[in-house]
Amino acid sequence: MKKALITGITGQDGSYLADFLLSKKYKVYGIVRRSSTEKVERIEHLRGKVTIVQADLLDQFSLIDAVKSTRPHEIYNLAAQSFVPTSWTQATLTGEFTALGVTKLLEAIRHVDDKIRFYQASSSEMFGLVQETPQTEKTPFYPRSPYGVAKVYGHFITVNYRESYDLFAVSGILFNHESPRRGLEFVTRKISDGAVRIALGLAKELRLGNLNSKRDWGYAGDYVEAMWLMLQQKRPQDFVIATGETHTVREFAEAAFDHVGLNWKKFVKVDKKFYRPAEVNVLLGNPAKAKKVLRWKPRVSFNELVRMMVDADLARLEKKKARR
Ligand code: NDP
Ligand code: GDR
Repeated sequence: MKKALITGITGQDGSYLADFLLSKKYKVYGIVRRSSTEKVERIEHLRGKVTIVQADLLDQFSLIDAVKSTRPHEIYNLAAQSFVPTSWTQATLTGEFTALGVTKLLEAIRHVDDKIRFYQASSSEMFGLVQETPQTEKTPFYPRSPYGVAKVYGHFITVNYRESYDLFAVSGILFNHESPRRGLEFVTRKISDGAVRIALGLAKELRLGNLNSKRDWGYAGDYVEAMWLMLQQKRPQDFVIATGETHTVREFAEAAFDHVGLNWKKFVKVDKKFYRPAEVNVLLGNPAKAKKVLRWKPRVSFNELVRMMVDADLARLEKKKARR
C-alpha cells in the first residue's frame, strides 16, 4: 500500500488531496499543528480514514519525527501562510512558514529517506508583475508581496535540492483554485458567501477591493489530481497548472449575484481598505506542458465553479437560518 504524508491537510487543498489519495487506496497521514481548539472542519468527513500526526512547519525536529514515524512514499507540502494580505502584516512569519518551512521539510527527507517523492505548492503569485502573457514554466518571476517572495524561495530551494541531492522534488506552479471549502477571506468565497447572505436577508451589502483584478480561476478538486500526477512521472519536473482563461473580480461577482437572482451593482461597494500595497493585476496561465506530459486538463468551467460555490453557500446558510 502506498503511503502519503500531507502538510496543510486541514486547508482547502489538503482536504481535497486526502479525498483523492484515499480514492487511489493510499494510506494517508496528515500533519496538523498544535492548537487549543480543533480546526478540522474540512476533514471532518475523513475522521477515522486519515491518520493525524502533530508537527509544525516551524519546528525541524517535529518534521523529522513525522517523516520517521510515517515513512511515506510521497510528501505533499501544502502548509503555508497562504493569505496574501496577511503577508504584509506578518511578513517575517510568512517567510518562516512559507519559505524556510520548505527547507525544513526537504532536510527531513534528506535525513530520513532520500527516496521519498516531494511536491511543493508553488504559486502563480510568483509571476506577480507579469513579464509575459500567458505565463509558462519559463516565465521569469517578479513577486509583488512578501507571500510571493517567500514562494519564490520555496520554489527554488525545491529545484536546488533536486539538483544538489538528486531528490525527486517537484514544484507545481498552481494558479488560483477555488471551491466550497475555500477560506472565507479569499475573494471568490467572500463573494459567494456574501451574495447568498444578501439573498437570504442576512446582510445588506458586500464590501470588496479591486474589482479590475484578473485571475485564472480553476476548481481545487481538479488541481489536486495534477499534484499527484506530477509525483507519478519518471522524471521530476515543474509544471504550470491553470485553466488558460482569465476573469475579473467584477465578472465573478456578477455571475454569483446573477445565480441568486440579484444585480451585483446594487449591493457591491468598493472599499479601499481591501486594496493591497502592491497588486497583481492580471494572471493567465498556459497549462500546455501539463496537458501534454501529465495528460491533465481542468474539468470544471468558470461558470460551473461560481454556481457550485454559490449553491454550497446557499445550502449551508439556509440550514443555519432555519436553526435560528
Ligand atoms: P489554506 O490556507 O486553506 O491551508 C493552509 C494550510 O497550512 C492549513 O492546513 C494550515 O493549518 C497549514 N499551516 C499553516 N501554517 C502551518 C504551520 N506552521 N505548520 C503546519 N501547518 C501549517 O491553503 P490552500 O489549501 O488554499 O493552499 C495550499 C497550498 O497551496 C498553500 O501552500 C498555498 O500557498 C498554495 N497555493 C494555493 C493556491 C490556491 O489558489 N488555493 C494557488 C497556489 C498555491 P491550520 O488549519 O492550522 O491553519
Ligand atoms: P490571491 O487571492 O491574492 O490571488 O491569492 P485572493 O482571492 O485573496 O485575491 C484575488 C484578487 O481579488 C482582489 N480582491 C480581493 N481579495 C480579497 N481577498 N478580498 C477582497 O475583498 C477583494 N477585493 C478584490 C485582490 O486584490 C486580488 O487581486 C490566492 C491565494 O490562495 C494564494 O495562496 C495563492 O498562491 C494564489 O491565490 C494563487
